[in-house]
Amino acid sequence: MALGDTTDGSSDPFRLRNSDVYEYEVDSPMALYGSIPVIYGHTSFSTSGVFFHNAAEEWIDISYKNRPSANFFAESGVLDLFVLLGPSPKNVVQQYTSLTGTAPLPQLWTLGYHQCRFTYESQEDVKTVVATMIEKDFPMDVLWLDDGHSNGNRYFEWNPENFTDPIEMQQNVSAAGKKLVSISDPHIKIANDYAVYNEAEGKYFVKWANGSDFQGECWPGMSSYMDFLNPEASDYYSSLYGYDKFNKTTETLAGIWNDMNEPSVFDDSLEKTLPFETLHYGGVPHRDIHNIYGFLHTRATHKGLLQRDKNTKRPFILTRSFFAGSQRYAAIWTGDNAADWSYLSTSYSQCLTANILGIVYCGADVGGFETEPDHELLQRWYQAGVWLPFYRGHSGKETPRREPYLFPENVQSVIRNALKVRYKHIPVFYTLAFRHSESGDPIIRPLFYEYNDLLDYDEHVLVGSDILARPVMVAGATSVNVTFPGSHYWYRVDDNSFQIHHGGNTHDIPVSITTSPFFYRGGSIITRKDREKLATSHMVDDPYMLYVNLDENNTAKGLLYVDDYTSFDYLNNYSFLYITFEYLPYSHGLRIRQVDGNSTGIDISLQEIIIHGNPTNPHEAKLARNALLFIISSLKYLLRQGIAIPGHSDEKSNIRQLLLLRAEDNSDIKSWLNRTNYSGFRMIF
Ligand code: NBV
Repeated sequence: MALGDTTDGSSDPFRLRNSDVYEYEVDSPMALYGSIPVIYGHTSFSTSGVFFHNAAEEWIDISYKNRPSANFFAESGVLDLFVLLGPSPKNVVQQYTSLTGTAPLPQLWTLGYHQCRFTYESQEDVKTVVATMIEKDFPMDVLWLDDGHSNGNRYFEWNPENFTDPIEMQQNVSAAGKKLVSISDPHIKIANDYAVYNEAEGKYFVKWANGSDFQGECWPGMSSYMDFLNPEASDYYSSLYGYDKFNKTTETLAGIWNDMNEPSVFDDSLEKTLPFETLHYGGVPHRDIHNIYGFLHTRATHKGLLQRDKNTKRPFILTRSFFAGSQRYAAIWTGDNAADWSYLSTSYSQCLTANILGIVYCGADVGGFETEPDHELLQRWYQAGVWLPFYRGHSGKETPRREPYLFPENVQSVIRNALKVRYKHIPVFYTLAFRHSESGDPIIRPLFYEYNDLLDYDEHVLVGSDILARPVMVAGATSVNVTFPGSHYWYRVDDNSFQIHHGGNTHDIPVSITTSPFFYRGGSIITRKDREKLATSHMVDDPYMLYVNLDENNTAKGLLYVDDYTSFDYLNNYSFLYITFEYLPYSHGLRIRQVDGNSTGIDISLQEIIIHGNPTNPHEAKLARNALLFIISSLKYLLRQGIAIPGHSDEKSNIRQLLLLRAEDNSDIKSWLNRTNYSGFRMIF
């Protein structure tokens, strides 16, 4: 969103000092958990940016007097400045991510739904939540272990009373096709019977000038703080994630949550962090590197997970504190919000901002961390959360339990439906995740990213360029005001009407509690998996649905990326499938091309193609002989030459063609292919 003036006396400057804040203020320049010292300037004709690469505390004044200006002040450090010349928003973002990196492709399960609570108290609690989510038909990929799993906040040790058989618990979770993520903070409890403390004491902690370890209060009581700037300390910390060190862990404990890493010290006189005069490796004062402490923490964790799994799995880390470049190691969430509508709507601004600053895996605690959401807010939050790349329900210790199955059936049904909408779009998110890793293009985008003039539409989100979501973010709404960008058609999907709205207009779109508006762009092909499954691990072999959304010229295009969803084979051995679909009218039909011809390909199959049509030609969609070309390597489903596809028209919503493609006889597929002059794909048998 456009930043307000901070020089007119009504506001402090923006403050970049990574801080453990509690129920932070919405729309305020106050310091939050993470800092990215970048500013973009945007007008209808050009966009440019500045990246002030400095890890010390910074203050930034924004002024619109005379002409817009930003004044940066840093507590210490050198002037290391990058000017991003643009001229488009896309160029600026790509220039910035070419400096700081893109987020690597994550494992597929990370894009599913995550269920968290501060804190699941016991292994029985964990197993019950997993089983009940399944029993009550709620998709979920991951259950999170907050600090209750640890031995009194001694990370890398299990709680000896309530988590007595972590291996059995992990086997149970794994048998259900789910994963676990556990928390690991950078403060280390001072205790002589804690191996991590004993091994690190006097060597690996942040120190005072006299050489003694800094000691401060945090969750476990008096603690010292890992000095991740010290390569030996960082490597030591990485090693703690090994299966030999973090005892009784298996691959099911698939990700790590780095919390409290601003870092937080419970001392208000220090503004809740390390004293700035404490020293890191090489005598570097904390003052100089305060804002990268969390970044360094996640770097060490990332290395630890890679080592632990011998470079066979893509690490997943969630971090509270972050800096420019954190996307290379971790996802973020927006911290301790509260069950209030203002936190729901600000989560969109926060994650859209993070996305155009490279940190694409961003989400907010669905339902709000503190206080108790009423049913309406909770349902709306689940609906809005569908479109943020990181999707996790979380709640604070003092709040009533909030697992989706605890609510009345009508509320459960809305939440269940939201989760299912997310799971159907997992192929879209995964393809965008791959695209981002290659190009820096955000997964979710503010309207101005694609449509220059549309600034400050923060309740609208573009997922890639083809889905527009505009969830409800106020109580009691009977409609939402939707701005349809560009000159495309936008097909309404959430109410299944596929009604067309014309770009360049703003309309009030009616909603009920069961609908949360989202639209497909005319000219796009959306690839989905519509068989309803309860975890991404159960969807791997499911066939794809193609939603072909025609533009005014009856054309559409789409992308699909597929690989093994877990390993680095896509990088090392080119094991992936990356294809474009292109639908052209008349005799051309649907074409597939490989984007990267060197890849090995992956078998996929197709379930249905649904074509949403052009209102100027609403009578019938009939695909001509030779028209539709689709290659399904498993040959289970095959669209054959000459297939006649009956059209039907639906007067109200213009035209909606449902084409059910079934396997018939595949014996002549090769000769049929030979007869077509098509060479834009490879077949995989
Ligand atoms: O680890 C406990 C919590 C966590 O649930 C929350 O998400 C973090 O933001 N953590 C903060 C520490 C305690 C907060 C009251």
